[in-house]
Amino acid sequence: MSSRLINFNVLGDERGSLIALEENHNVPFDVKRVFYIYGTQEGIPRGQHSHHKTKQLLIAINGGCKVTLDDGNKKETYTLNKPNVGLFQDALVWGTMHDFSNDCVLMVLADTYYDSNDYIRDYSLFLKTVE
Ligand code: T46
Repeated sequence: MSSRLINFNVLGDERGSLIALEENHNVPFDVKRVFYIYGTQEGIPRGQHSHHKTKQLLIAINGGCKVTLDDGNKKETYTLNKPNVGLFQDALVWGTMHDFSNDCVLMVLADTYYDSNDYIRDYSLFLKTVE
C-alpha cells in the first residue's frame, strides 16, 4: 500500500456538510488512535520522522498545510486544505508537515496506539532502514 490522497464523499444537505470516516472502508486500516495538531507557529515544521509500523491518514479539517512524504527514493509534497481529502502515509515513509495556516487543525488517524519506540527520528537511520 503506498501513500496517496483519498477523497471522501461529502454528505449532508442544505443545512451543511458531513463526512463519515469508517475503518477499512474509506480509512484503509483499523483505527486505534485519533489525534490532532493545531496552533502551529508560523514557519515551524512538524513531524520530521518516520514510523516503523504505524500507518496514518492526515486530514486538514480546518485551514491548510503542506505535507512532504519521502520514501527514501522519492519525495512528494501534497497540499491539504479540504476537509474532504485525506493523505494516507504508509509506514516507513518520512513525513514533514509545513506551511501551516494560523487556523490549521490537522487531524490524524493511526492504526497503532502511541509508542515512542515506533518512531525513527534520525534521517540517516531512516535511510538505512529502508535501503
Ligand atoms: C504526525 C504529526 C502530524 C503522545 O503522547 N501521543 C500521541 O499520540 C502523539 C502523536 C504524540 N504524543 C506526545 C509525544 C510528544 O511529547 O505529544 C508530544 C508531541 O509529539 P510529536 O513531537 O511527535 O508531534 P509532531 O507534531 O511533530 O508529530 C505528530 C505525530 O507524532 C506524527 O506522527 O504525523 O503529528
